[in-house]
Amino acid sequence: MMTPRLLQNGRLPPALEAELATLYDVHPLWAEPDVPAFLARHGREFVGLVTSAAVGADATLIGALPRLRVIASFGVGLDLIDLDAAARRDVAVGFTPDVLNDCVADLAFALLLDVARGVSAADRHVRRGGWLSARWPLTTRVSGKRLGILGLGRIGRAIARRGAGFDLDVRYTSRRPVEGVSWRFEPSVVELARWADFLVIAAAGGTATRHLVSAEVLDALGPQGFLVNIARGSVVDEAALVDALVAQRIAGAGLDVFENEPNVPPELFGLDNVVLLPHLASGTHETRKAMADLVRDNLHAYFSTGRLLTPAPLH
Ligand code: 8YV
Repeated sequence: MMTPRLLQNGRLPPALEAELATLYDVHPLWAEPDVPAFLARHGREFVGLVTSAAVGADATLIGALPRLRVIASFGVGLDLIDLDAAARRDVAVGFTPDVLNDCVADLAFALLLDVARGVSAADRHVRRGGWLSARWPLTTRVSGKRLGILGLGRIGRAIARRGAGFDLDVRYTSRRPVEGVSWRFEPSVVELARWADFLVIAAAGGTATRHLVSAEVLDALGPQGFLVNIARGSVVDEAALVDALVAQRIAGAGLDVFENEPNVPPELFGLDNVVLLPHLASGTHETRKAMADLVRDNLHAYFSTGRLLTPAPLH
């Protein structure tokens, strides 16, 4: 059998790039100076596309690969992959769910504890010598409070389970109530926000969830409430969030994701009630290795059996 020819959209972890290069005939699209010209000339050669949640695969790219049979993505988010375009062409799409749940849920708690207790801000205070002249103000207790989770998928559930360790009262909202869980369902994001001390976003990105966390939701969260986002920046109306933080209409926010990454609204840089991270929730050695292995194993399964191990859900 001929070695399948794969197109690589965007960079992947170096070890995964190296491993795929030993198994397939991989071409780096990211190194092409003129992508449309390259695709027009060579698009027919590729049966597979390997990409990541950060880069995805749009309808133009899928359309430029007429013999494409499989897309394997590094990451769980599917918001940048045109699933409809893939489905119309019967292209299988694989992604890397589950293996990153724990690290993303851990980071949600890191942000929650940090923003409520002022960990990063107090660290900056110590480093600039502030402890010598000023006490650090009191902060907000986490244990025993109310945790609202927007989106009770795999990651939302991992966050909810961790809530028990902090004696948090957990409620959630999602498209519909989730069967078989004991956490209480709130029918709307506004009601969840009104109830919660901490609102954690764990919903998938994409058009269905765009700006679900609006100015109204932030006002319902209120001046004692904190927002944490480890999902996608698109779920939040970022301009409304900046306004709410600057005007202290919410207490604070811990953000790993933004609407226009890697651009972060500069209005947030001077605020001590905000923790800003560069989209690193799944970024541990262990989890990134597990994600990379699943990309490799999805491709192997597809090319040897015609089936992916973890196919993307069809809408
Ligand atoms: C990754 C992610 O950091 O899996 C996802 O959807 O957002 C993250 O795990 C990254 O986007 C992978 O490309």
